[in-house]
Amino acid sequence: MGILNVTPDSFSDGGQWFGKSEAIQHALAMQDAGADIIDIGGESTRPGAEAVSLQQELDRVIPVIEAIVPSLSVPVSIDTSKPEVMRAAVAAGAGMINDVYALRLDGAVQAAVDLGVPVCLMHMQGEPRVMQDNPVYQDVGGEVRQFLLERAKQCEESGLLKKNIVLDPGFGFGKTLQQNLDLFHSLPELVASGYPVLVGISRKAMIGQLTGREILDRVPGSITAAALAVLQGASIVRVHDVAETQDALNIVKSLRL
Ligand code: 7PJ
Repeated sequence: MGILNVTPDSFSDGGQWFGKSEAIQHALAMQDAGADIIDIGGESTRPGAEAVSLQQELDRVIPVIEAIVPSLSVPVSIDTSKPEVMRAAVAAGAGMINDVYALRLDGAVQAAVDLGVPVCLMHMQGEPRVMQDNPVYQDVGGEVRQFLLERAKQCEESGLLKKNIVLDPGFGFGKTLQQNLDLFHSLPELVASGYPVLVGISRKAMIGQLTGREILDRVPGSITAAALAVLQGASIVRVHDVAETQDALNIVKSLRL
């Protein structure tokens, strides 16, 4: 899954792809480099980020979705928590929903059920503005897994098809470095639940903490983490650097024991 940010304040690429024509170009480049899904988001969820209004988010993402879908052969995923954005994005041609709030906003489960597209349910403790203040867990892997399986069950009871659910432990969303590491080590248990697992670590703070690198120098660390996530059983990795990650995954596929 290649990341296409259309936010002016995304922490990891500084709003590099904010313009419409640049966004289209970048989406095509990621597809050519091997992306199987293009994830487009108009609301920054980096730690400390303020929420954006519905209209602002629609204005950012809908024109870009309308512009890129006809040129792409891979599906577009909409990274949003707002049911109105989910509906408008799918009407504009998006084929997947990626929700860091795991469909917990009012009306989001119903929107996903009505739209009938695959949905990624992500774990987050707190909300972006304050989530890194002091996250606390007794057993981060167990608690995240329990939350995700409970959300999946509730969504299925509301009519979401099990085959349309993807789970994501939400690296960096209300987790310290140690909690992220523990969570990473617990991935096989989440994978054992049978749902496909999505992992997003690309260029995140944990890569910076482990390498001492600034955001744009975190590519090797991010690729290594993505390859290890796949070795741990992840089905989808959400990344900025598609070509580099694709190379790593080709090697993993051929050389893994
Ligand atoms: C994630 C995401 C993630 C999913 C972001 C960033 C922050 N969606 N959206 N999983 N992260 N599913 O890209 O660093 O980890 S925004």
